[in-house]
Amino acid sequence: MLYYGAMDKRLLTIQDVSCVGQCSATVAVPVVSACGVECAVLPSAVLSNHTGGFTGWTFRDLTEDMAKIEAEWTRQAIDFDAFYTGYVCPAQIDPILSIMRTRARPGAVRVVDPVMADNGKLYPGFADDFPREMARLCADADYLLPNLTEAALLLGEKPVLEGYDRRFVEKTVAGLHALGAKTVVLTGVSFEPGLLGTAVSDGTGVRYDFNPRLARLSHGTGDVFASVFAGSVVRGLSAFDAAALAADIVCRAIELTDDSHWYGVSFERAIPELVDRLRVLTA
Ligand code: PXL
Repeated sequence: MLYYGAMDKRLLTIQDVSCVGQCSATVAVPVVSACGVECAVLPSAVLSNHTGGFTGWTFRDLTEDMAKIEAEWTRQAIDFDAFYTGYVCPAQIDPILSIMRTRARPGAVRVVDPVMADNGKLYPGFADDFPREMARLCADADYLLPNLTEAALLLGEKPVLEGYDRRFVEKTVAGLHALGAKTVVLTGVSFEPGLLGTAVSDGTGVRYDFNPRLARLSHGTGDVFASVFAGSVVRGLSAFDAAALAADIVCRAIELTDDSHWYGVSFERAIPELVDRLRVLTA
């Protein structure tokens, strides 16, 4: 009771189970749990492994199960304090919007990570019209967490990954608010080569947070960021504090990852620090 003041919050994460790869649900469950929040899972798909660098993968789309699961939850009055969506399939936008509408407890928050692209390109398997569908999910977001590539695609623009200024970032953020997102956390923002960070806006102003840019590019860092963010806002942190903590934990996880570990980050090694930081921030 001493530590978990806000415990008993139940979050539903909706994203794939990549059996191997340290991404999506296999990150969300341990990280959200470490934040002291119960993490239920609605898998969007089951893959043998993620699609970022392995030589192949199996893919079972679970769209068909979503309405049935929703109906069963409705029958049993199972509902949630928070929703956190990640990698989902194109035909799942309407079923997810329905679940977030019907299974929400009063005051429930929706965290939408529009996982679909990075470094200027859509992930394998997503068609060019997917960002338009994803934008419908973003319209319902209390917290929207795109990287720069996803933000551009959501706005129907070509991704710009360097040589931009604050005006460009703030125009992008305004565009994402215009889609319907209440709070925007834009990731991968950089105005000088040595610093990488986020732009956080609740609609009344943009605040920036930067960390030293680490040399290593790692898969799954977006999922660690979003999971820490979601768990922390449900624990009561402000969007800015949650984003700053999430960025710090991502950096720590990268630093703690062995050079030979190629398919993800060893976020497990950063969990003690996450627990310690949250204990102080929520005291
Ligand atoms: O980390 C995002 C992600 C989630 N799920 C799957 C992915 C990716 C990125 O490539 O392939 C299946």
